[in-house]
Amino acid sequence: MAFENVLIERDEATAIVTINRPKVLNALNTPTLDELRRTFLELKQDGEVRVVIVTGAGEKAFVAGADINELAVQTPTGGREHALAGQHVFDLIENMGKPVIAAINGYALGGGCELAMACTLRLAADTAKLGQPEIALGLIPGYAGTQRLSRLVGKGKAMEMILTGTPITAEEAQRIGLVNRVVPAAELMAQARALAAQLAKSAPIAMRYIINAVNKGVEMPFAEACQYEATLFGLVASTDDMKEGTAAFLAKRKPDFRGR
Ligand code: CO8
Repeated sequence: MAFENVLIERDEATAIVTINRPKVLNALNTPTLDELRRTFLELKQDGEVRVVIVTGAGEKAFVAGADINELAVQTPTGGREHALAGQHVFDLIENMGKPVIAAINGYALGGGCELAMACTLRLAADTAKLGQPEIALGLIPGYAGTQRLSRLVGKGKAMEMILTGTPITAEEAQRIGLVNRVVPAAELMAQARALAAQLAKSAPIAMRYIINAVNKGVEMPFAEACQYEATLFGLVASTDDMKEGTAAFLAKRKPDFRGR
């Protein structure tokens, strides 16, 4: 796969996806969103890829939002379609069944913060700033930011961030649960790769079911979600990887998970 605005690199079982429009701080225009969609569809199907890292080109930004040049001329019906198309791409990322690590190397604003929230885990450089500044443009978040942010950090904090539009530091983002870890900017990619390598050793089917159980379960009543978890638990019991994991533990050796 070769795209204009999205770079894809492989490091063993990890795929590194870089949004590459540094001149506009990696703003997401329509072609970039479509390239992201095609990238994640391909990586989902690729059995060799167990973990994905998403980051932004350059040192300044992860993604500074949707491309404001496009927003400035949108029509009501076009705006709705644009929002739905972006939501579809971010749903695909959230539910691709493999861990996706956002390596937040700078500004993650608007659509950039929404992209990071669709990822499974978030590592932020200590220089990063995160926020939903749409209100300053007379807009609201449109890539599910009102929903994912309130689920991640709670309604009160989400309301404050979206209504004021004021970005927060990486440290504050970690404090409220918006990012998992904050690391020195110079170490961000090394730490993201190390985390990816650790996850890549885990049983792929179990990881897929964990992501599915958490993502679907939070939208269900508790008792129903527990039934769903139990069904997935039963399903992983049918895998070779479960036999390998338990046998390896009892034999005091490291497991070799094959994703079967
Ligand atoms: N879109 C287009 N261009 C952008 C964007 C953007 N989101 N962000 C930055 N740029 C461009 C600038 O215009 C500038 O271009 P040029 O060099 O031609 O003047 C270049 O990138 C560098 O930016 P700055 O000179 O502004 O850099 P600073 O370091 O001074 O400032 C900031 C950095 C604070 C990040 C600043 O660029 C900024 O405020 N950017 C906009 C942030 C923003 O408002 N993001 C939210 C956009 S709205 C959104 O994401 C909605 C998502 C849901 C859409 C739903 C579908 C309809």
